[in-house]
Amino acid sequence: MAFKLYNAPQSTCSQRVRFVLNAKQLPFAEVKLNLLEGDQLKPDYLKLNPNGVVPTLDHDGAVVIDSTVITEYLDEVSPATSFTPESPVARAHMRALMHFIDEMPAAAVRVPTFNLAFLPSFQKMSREDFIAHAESKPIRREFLLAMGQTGFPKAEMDNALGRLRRAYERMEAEIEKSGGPWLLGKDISLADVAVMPALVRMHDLGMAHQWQDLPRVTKWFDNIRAQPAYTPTYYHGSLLSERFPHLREAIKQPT
Ligand SMILES: N[C@@H](CCC(=O)N[C@@H](CS)C(=O)NCC(=O)O)C(=O)O
Repeated sequence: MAFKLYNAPQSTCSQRVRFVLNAKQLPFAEVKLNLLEGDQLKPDYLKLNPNGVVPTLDHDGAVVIDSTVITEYLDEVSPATSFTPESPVARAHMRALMHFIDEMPAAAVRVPTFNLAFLPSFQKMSREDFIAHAESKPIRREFLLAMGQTGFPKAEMDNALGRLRRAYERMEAEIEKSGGPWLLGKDISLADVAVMPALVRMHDLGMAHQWQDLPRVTKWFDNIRAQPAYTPTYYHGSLLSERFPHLREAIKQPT
C-alpha cells in the first residue's frame, strides 16, 4: 500500500490524518502545499480536490478527500490499531461527535487562526489581489471576504471563542459520561483525533487557559500529547508559533 498525502504542516485538518497514519505506522510520502501562496488553488491540485483545501490522500492512485473521511478510510483499509469502536451504537456516537467537532471547534478555530496568524500576509496584498485571491477559493471565498484585510471584528472573535468554550464543555461532559480518559471511554477513537488539532492550535495561540477549569479536558490534552503518534505528527513547523515570528512575540507561550 502506497500512501501520498497532500497536506500542509500547520493545517489542522492535515494533522488529523498525519496522526492516524503515524499511529498505524503506515509509511507515507508527504507533498507539502504552501496555503498562503495558493498551492491548493492550482489547477492540478483542484483536479484532485475540487474544494481547494488540504488534506488529500492518494492511496495507490485512489483519491480520498476530507480529513474525517480520510481517517475513517484509513481505519477501514488498515484496521489494525483501530480507532473505531466495535458496536454500531458506539460508532454512531463517534460519528455524531465528529460532526459536532467539524461544525463547532474545527470551524470556530479558523477565526482566531486567521486573525492572529494569517492576517499580516493578507494585509500585504493590494485590495485587488486580495479580492482575486479570495474569489479563487471554491469553499472558503465568503469566509475570507468576511475577514477582509482588517480581520474579523471583536464580536466575531468573541463568538468563535464562545463556540470553542462550548466544545470544551461538551468534551468534559462526554469524558465524564464515558468514564474516560478518552471521549468514548477507555480507547482513543477518531473523535479524539478529530478534535485534537483545535486544542493544540488554541494552546499554541496562548489560549489553553480556556479549559483550565475542566479537569477531564486538561488530562485528555496531556494524554493525547503523550501518544507516540503525536511527535511525528507535529514535526517542527507544524505549530503556527514555529512558523510565524510575529506570533512568538505576541504570545507568551505556555509550556
Ligand atoms: N472539511 C475539510 C476542510 C479542509 C480545510 O479547511 N483545510 C484548510 C486547512 S486546515 C485549507 O486547506 N485551507 C486552505 C484555504 O483556506 O484556502 C477537511 O476536513 O478536510
